[in-house]
Amino acid sequence: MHRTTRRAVFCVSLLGGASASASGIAVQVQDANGKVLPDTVVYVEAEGAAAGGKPASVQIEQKGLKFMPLVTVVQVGATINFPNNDKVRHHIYSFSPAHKFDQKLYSGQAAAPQVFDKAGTVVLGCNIHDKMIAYVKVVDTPYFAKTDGAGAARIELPAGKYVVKAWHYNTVGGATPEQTLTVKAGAEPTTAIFKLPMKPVVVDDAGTSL
Ligand SMILES: [Cu+2]
Repeated sequence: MHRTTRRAVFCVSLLGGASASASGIAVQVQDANGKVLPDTVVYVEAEGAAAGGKPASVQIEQKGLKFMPLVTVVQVGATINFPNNDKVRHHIYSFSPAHKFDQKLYSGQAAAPQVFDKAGTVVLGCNIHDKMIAYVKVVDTPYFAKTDGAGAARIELPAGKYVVKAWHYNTVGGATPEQTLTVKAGAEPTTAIFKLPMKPVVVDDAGTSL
């Protein structure tokens, strides 16, 4: 009885230890002046990485005449739903080679889910509301993240050497800098800072950044 209990406790602590010390990378993304950059996609291209599970389905909502979120990152093969939570109808489209589609006027849940089966950048717009824009970065890897409000992103990875890329929709010439990082098993995350060359931010008449 006593032995059984001890073994059970041992197993639990092993599992807890594994998740607490999971290795990976912790990336900070900034512009050339050191200003933090939210909404940057950080991803890792690793051989054989795509062999993981089925890509998750996600949604991009339309609310307040905006797409939310502005930036979405998915693995190749993911499905995206486009619920319209506005009272008005939208007509969303993409001309991007990585995924062209045209969803005529609709409201509610009526828009057909779209499967994103090619890696690349897809820019979404609305035919009725010119200011509506959103970006979908489709990556051929299950290892990706998006930076938070502090420009930080973290990806858990097994030990190994990885090429890490940082993509932001507003870089000069679409620059996507990369760094090679080594992850050690059970160690603290490997840290890196990316500095992206940004285009000037466009501001509309109302003073809001677009
Ligand atoms: Cu619209």
